[in-house]
Amino acid sequence: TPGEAVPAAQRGSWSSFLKSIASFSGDLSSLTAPPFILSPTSLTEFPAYWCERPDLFSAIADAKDPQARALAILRWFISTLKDQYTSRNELMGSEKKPLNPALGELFYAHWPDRNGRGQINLLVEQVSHHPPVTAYVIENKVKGVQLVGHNAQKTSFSSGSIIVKQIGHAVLTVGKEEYVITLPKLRIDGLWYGSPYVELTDTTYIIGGGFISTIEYKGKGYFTGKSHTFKATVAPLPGMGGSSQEHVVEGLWHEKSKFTKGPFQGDVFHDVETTSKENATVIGGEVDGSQGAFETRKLWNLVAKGIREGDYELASREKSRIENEQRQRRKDEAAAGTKWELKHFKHEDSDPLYERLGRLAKITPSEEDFYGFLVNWPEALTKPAGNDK
Ligand code: CLR
Repeated sequence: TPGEAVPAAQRGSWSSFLKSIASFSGDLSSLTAPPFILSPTSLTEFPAYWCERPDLFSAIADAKDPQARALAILRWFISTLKDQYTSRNELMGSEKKPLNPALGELFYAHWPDRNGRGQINLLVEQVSHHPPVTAYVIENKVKGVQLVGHNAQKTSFSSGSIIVKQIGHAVLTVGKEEYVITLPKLRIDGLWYGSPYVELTDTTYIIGGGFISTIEYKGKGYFTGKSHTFKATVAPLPGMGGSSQEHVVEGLWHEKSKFTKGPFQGDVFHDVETTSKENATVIGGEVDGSQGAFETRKLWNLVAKGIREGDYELASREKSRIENEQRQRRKDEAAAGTKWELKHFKHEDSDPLYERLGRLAKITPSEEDFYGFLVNWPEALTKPAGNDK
């Protein structure tokens, strides 16, 4: 039945929310949604999903040759999908509407060194509010592995589902080698019942180091197929991989996948159960005052508390306060003829690496902008504390 998972008192507001989505495309974040679908977490925390299997991120550095490295990168990439796209369902029962970050919002965290894998740092900054754009860097300095990227979303509505096109890309650097990573398209299903979940569609690429991985996503079809299915092909780039063979990997990105073609045919490629998930350790306390006013946990502290405890009056009062403050800041800037300065990133109109590698795979769009990291880590992340070796 429609609205099955929606608390009875919120069915009306859920159906008007769905109607407003249907007649709307662009920035979903501005639409008012009923309380049951609100998440207490801001989008600035989402880049942590790239590294919640930190052993696999670090293991990229240990690959012996370019082909092994391409496979290690693909394994890490596939391992992040479960956390990126199904973890809200597991934790909160369905996909939820994240908090819409304020311009300049920050998130600092790390994964401690364990068994010599090296400490991994995470830094996130909300670099645009209209439209929302989030930039991030994840770095294992000891191992020489770094991921820098940004992302935004374009949403539309099609036959009962929200279609989310991700804008942006990530650049993974391993030693001196650079790889471009593109982002999947999302379909949010289950809206009718009030229990949304994400399915991935289309194709993404990981290009670099002489190889290209092409990852195709498929969901549950009308007659056949399983949710969260993918097929990935790892092949040498034209004229670059010598005689190396092509690998094909197939399976479910939230569970298990196998090599189905190539030298390792039949072997397990990745099994989510065998790699442990580790949440990032957030820097500083949100309540004790050591976090700055723009750090996400501190900024949204009371909104999150309201949402978690069902005190929606507190949540909406605090949310309005933050939004009004933001509006006032923008007005003051306009009046003073100044502009908000980014703290950790520099906006570039183009990314020559994306264009060069993208051309090899004929990816679209053929050009994208970029947010380059200014390499100004906060002190709390450069002098590691409390590492358990
Ligand atoms: C953000 C970047 C991450 C991957 C990711 C996962 C889930 C996506 C999120 C991104 C963007 C915002 C998103 C969310 C799922 C639902 C939410 C599209 C792409 C929208 C705004 C909420 C819609 C409201 C429904 C739940 C009703 O790396």
